Amino acid sequence: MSTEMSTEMSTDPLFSARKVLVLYTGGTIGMKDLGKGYEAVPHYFESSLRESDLFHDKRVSNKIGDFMLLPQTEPAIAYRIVEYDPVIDSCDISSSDYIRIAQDVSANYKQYDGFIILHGTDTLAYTASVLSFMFENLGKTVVITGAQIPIFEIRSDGRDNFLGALQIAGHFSIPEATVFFDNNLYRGNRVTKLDCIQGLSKPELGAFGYAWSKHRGKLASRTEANEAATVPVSTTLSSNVTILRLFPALSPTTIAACMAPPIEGVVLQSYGAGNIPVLRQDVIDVFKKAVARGVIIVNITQCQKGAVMGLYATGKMLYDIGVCPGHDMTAEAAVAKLMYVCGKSWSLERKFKAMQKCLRGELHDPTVHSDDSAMNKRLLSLLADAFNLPVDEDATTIRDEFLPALMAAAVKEANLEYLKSLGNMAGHFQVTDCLGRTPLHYAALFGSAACAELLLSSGALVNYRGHTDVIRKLIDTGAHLQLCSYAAVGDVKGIEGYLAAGVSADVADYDGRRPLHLAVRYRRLDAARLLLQAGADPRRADNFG
Ligand code: ASN
Repeated sequence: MSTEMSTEMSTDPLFSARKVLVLYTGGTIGMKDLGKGYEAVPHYFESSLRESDLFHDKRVSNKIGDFMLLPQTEPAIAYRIVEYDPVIDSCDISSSDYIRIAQDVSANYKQYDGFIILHGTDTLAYTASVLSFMFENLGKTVVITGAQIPIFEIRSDGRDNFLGALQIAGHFSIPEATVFFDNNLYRGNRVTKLDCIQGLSKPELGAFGYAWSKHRGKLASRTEANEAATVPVSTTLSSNVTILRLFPALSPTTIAACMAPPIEGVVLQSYGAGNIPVLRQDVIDVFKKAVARGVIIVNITQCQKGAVMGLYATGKMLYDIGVCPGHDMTAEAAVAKLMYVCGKSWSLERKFKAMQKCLRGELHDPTVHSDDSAMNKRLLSLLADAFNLPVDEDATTIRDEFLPALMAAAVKEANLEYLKSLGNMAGHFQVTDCLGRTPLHYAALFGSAACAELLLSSGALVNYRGHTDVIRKLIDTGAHLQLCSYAAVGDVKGIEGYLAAGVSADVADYDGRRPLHLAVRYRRLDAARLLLQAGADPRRADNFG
């Protein structure tokens, strides 16, 4: 290391710090009571934080520009606050704010390790849901948080919420729109404001106790960020969506008004497990007409817990007339998803399918695993028995431990059916084994094009973190010799793969032979041309022997 570089490292507190961008939109967390009740006050939040030893190491103020440095963090967390103008109560948030937030994250994506959105709690669940859909293929941590009591008041929850959010955004790679509240981290599209005083609830992704603990199984498949340098943002959100909550005296005229043009999507909050009155033909006719006009009606339950299941005749008939099951989505997630899906220029059929499919972990469809659930259960219970694990309580743990190895075995055998059923069991193929290898890596390693095709068409990410590490590991352990074999047999695709992975065109095999030599020796002209284009040195090849 040059002395210049080491001096820079020792004197610049930002050099090795993790950088977090904080978008402060408003909300109670930064509010003050100036006599009319709590209100968002411009330029008050950051200036007060700067004076607080809990939030800022003042000794380095003059060295870090407009950043602040969170004390006692290792690696250090430096954060910059961007205050929105105006700062607002979240009751005033609108689609243009969603777009602004998403675009601000996207525009600053490269420069920061993580992002925090400080937001009022009243509509936080909606914003978190909408953002979860707007970010396409998010690769960095986004945490949304706020407070029920202003951060500078004595019993504020805002301090813990903000400090925890800073730690998560600065130290963890959780590429999702998440919500941090009350020491718990939630998936953004799984929260609801339950109470005016207390937080948001749905199964957590992780929690702070004495230390941070990640809830296995929920986050496991997504802790590794994809490494794309940018995050595309979907900014075409439909505003022609609404929520309709059934109640026994609701009139068909009101329902019809709710579904009238220009409405494109309706979240129907039905009773219990997804039921509506079947004896009310006038109500059913209104639904039928709306569906025929192309309105997407998504059925969710108005209960606090549970899912729509089509158990009763009163619920099943909805699906016969073309209503879309919303499974266990929250109302916030369902309406956010409708805004996202209806804003796309997709066919109606594609939109309808997308609403039922899990796009960002927002729903669980129990029927997805039904084809092979017997086999899955049997497999899980055998594994649980063998390892003395409590299968019912922690089936996800068992899955997470064993699926990567089972998928690798399926890829090795090129057993597509088995691979598919394992994918169904996991719900995706982004599992990694202890070396960070995904099934896609194994498909490349074992040369199974059919498996690679299945994995890619099922959404496996090529740039999943670990890919380059794995290739590097393969190279370290001699896999680069494969390049020589590919050159000898003239496998141009194989050569391209290794060159793309950074293997030198001039790598030598155990005998000192280089790919170009082998390509020439076996008259593989295309391979030789490719190697020359990639910088293989003909003299080194000629020198052999
Ligand atoms: N009314 C506030 C807001 O949503 C509530 C809060 O932040 N706790 O902005």
